[in-house]
Amino acid sequence: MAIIGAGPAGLLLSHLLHLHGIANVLLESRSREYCEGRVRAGVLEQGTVDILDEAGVAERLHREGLRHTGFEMHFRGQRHRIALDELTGGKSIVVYGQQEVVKDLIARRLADQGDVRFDARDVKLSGVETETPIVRFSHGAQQVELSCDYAVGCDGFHGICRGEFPAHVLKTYDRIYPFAWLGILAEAPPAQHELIYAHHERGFALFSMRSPKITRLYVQCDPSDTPADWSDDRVWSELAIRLGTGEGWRPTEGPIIQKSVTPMRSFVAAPMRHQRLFLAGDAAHIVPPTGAKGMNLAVSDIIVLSRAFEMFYGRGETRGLERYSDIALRRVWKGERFSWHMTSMLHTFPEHDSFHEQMQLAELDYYTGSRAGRTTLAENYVGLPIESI
Ligand code: RFL
Ligand code: PHB
Repeated sequence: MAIIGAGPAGLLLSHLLHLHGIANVLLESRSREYCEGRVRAGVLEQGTVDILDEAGVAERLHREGLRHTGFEMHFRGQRHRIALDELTGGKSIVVYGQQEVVKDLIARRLADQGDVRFDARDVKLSGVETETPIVRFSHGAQQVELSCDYAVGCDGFHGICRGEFPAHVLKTYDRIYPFAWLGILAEAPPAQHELIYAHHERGFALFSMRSPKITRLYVQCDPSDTPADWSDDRVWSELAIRLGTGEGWRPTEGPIIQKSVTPMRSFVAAPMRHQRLFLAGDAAHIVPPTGAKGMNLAVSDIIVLSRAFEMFYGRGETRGLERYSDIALRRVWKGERFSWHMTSMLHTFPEHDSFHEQMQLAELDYYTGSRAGRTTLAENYVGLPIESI
């Protein structure tokens, strides 16, 4: 099998197939250092942690990851806790950087002598409608051609695989939001031990962390903003205004070691299979980061797909491969809904008036004030079940 893209989706699929004796080559256009250094997601659902555990790649995650049994919603200057464990029968989340998951998976693939080719240039796919799709790429001075049974596009939102679906086969659903997030990593001990999602008339803000020494923070900004528009002073003063409480709490400041702007978009391409080409993760769908769902959806796609391939190579059954797209998409749409809802409830929209603001506050009151509301937030946040194939 050929897997294109060594993000969380491609690496996990490569590892799980290997555990089932299914030979695969993993192609990545970037260098190993680049993949390991990309700062992105931070929240792992309980189910994601369990999967990494069963796959034998969670040793460091258990040592260094921060288990959280709740998070806070902040509005009208006050905090409201969502007790994840109490509301979901003991489930929780773990804060552990996506790049740490990527490092652990790369180390394991290489220790198992997996065929991982970083710096693979000009990857091209052909023949996905035939019995033996072909993948061509250049590697150093070499031109390489691989034939495979199946190809899996784990190449992210800007990858090439989705483009191999004929236009009449693929339907896309898209929403671009009129704002972005400015994200920073700061060398400052987190001033509180759980995440805070804040609604504020000046815009959304999020307090998160990576370790006992590093705070991760985001502020809603204009989509045309660049990091240069946000001096360190401006970032800290907006964070203090949007996240601060009447009792004088504010994030602890420290040197900013990373600053970037993330656009916000919901996108789904369906189906996730065309003949002998499958899509998984961001290659097929993206969510705005407000629900912390992107990487977790990539992992759940891979669980469904790897089981389908185990059924096929182990017992010759094609049923799983045929059902993959429908099963994966049902969970994807629920993740899309939750991410869209959290985004809509917490951000300021340029087209909104004071009525909309009151609707947001009433929603926040309901979702934090009623046990049913809190349970809905909690069960989505820790992750909905993965349907078996
Ligand atoms: P990735 O991680 O984008 O990996 C795709 C890989 O494919 C490679 N590639 C190619 N390789 C070969 N040939 C080509 N032609 C190729 N084109 C691309 C790329 O170099 C890359 O290595 O996709 P994958 O594996 O599907 O994983 C998805 C996640 O990365 C993504 O959903 C999350 O980062 C989203 N996300 C979050 N998800 C969460 O679950 N929890 C969070 O808390 C969370 N926070 C976030 C986020 C994403 C963010 N940004 C920056 C978009 C916070 C932010 C700020
Ligand atoms: C993060 O820590 O980067 C993070 C946490 C929660 C989110 C998005 C990003 O919803």
